Amino acid sequence: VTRTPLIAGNWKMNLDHLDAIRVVQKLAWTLQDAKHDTKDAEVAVFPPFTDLRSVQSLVAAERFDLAYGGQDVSEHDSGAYTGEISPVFLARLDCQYVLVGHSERRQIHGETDELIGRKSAAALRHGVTPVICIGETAEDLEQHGASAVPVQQIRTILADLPAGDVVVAYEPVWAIGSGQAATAEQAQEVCAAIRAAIADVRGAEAAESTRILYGGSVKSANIAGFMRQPDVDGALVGGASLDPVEFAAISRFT
Ligand code: G2H
Repeated sequence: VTRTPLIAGNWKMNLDHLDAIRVVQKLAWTLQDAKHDTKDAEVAVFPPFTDLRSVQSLVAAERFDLAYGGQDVSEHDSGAYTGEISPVFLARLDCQYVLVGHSERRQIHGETDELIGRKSAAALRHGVTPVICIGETAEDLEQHGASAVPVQQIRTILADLPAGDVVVAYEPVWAIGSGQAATAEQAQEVCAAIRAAIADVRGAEAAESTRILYGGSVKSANIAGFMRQPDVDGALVGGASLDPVEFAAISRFT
């Protein structure tokens, strides 16, 4: 099986809808200019919800080869859920992906693996691919080693999830925004363990075709090492995705 690499940029709560237009334009042009030496990676951005309509219009008008999605989604389709965003709305804005269970959602908003599973199911119901984020804290790492917690998280999330394409993002919490990325070997070890867990729950074929990304302080200077690992199929990039030239360089990972 060949898994198309995915380089995804999580803007978090940065860049308003005007910044979004500027950054997406610059990103798309930079990627186009570099087309001759671009590896066949799929590139996606995850802007704040209020930017999505601008990104959709720009990508459609300019025919940019860029996927995008929301940073979170409700488990419900509609109703009295003030402040929530329906998977139906994301699908209508042509979002191909949505992040679910980012560690900042888990830590700040108390999201559990069970809720993340239901959010993933909601996305799949409407044809949006969930990018399911998992990863261990520094404390987990010290107490249980690197793989135990992410493996348990993915098992719980997948347990009741109907079949369908998902992407998994392995982000060690201690590596997020810290400038202290995992080594490529550490990322490989945990991504291999995650793939084995997927095989256990969903079968070998599903595990072979599921893309697993590494996230946590990825930049153009360290992407190549991660991409050389057999079980790392791309990256979820935070801070470095806010600069379109740097993000384009990451997506070339030469
Ligand atoms: C991890 C990552 C993107 P950063 O949160 O999801 O952020 O690259 O800034 O560590």
